[in-house]
Amino acid sequence: MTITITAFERSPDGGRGLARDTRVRWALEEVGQPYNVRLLSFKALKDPAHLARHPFGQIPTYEEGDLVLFETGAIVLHIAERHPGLMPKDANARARAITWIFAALNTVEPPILELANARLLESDKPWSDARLPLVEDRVRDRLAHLSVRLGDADWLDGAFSAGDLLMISVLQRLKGSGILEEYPKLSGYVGRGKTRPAYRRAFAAQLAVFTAASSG
Ligand code: GTB
Repeated sequence: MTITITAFERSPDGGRGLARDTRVRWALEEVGQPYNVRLLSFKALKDPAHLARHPFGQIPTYEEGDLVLFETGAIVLHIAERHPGLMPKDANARARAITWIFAALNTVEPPILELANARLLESDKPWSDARLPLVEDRVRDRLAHLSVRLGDADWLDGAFSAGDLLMISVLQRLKGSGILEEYPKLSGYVGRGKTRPAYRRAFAAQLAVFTAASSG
C-alpha cells in the first residue's frame, strides 16, 4: 500500500534535517519502504484538509490506505511494528525499545526544545541571559545520565532500534549549541547514527526539497 507523508514545502532550517519529517523518512528508509511526500506551505498546514490529518496543523503526518497518523513517535512506532528492521523480536527487548522511544520524546526532548526556544525566541528578553544557563544545565543533566547509560555501547540496548532512531534525532537538535560535544560518547552515538545509509538517504531527500525550493 502506498505511504504518503507530509513535510514543509520550504524548510525553515535551511535543509539541516531538523524538521520532524526527517525522522519518519529515516524510519521508512531503515525498513526499506518507499514513500511519497506531500509538501505543504505554512498556510496549508492550517487548512481544513490538513487539519483533518493532523489536529494541530503540523508536519509530519503519515497516510497508508485508510490509516492516517500524526505524531512522529506514533508514526515511527507504527513503521517499526509493521516492518522488520527497527524492533527486536524478543518481547522484553521490544518493550525496552519502546521505553527508549518514550525516553527520547518525553524525557530528553523537552529540555532540548526549551533550549531551542530560549535561544531562538527569547534572546531579546531582559531576563534571557539569566535564564539561559539554567535551561542549558537542564539539558546537561539529561545528557550526563544518558551518556552514562550508553557507556561504550554502539546503541542503547543491543541492536539499533526505533529508540535509537528517535534518541539520535532528538540529540541532533543540539547541533551548533556546543553542548553535545561536552559528551563525547553521545556525539559519537549521533555520529554513528548519521553514517547509517538509511539516515543518509533520508537526509538527502529532505535536503533535495530545500534545494529545489531555494533554486525555484
Ligand atoms: N509532537 C509533534 C511530532 O513529534 O510530530 C511535533 C510536530 C512539530 O513540531 N511539527 C513542526 C510543525 O509542523 C515541524 S517540526 N510546525 C508548524 C506549526 O506548528 O505550525 C519542528 C521543527 C521546525 C523547525 C525546525 N528548524 O527550523 O530547525 C526544527 C524543528
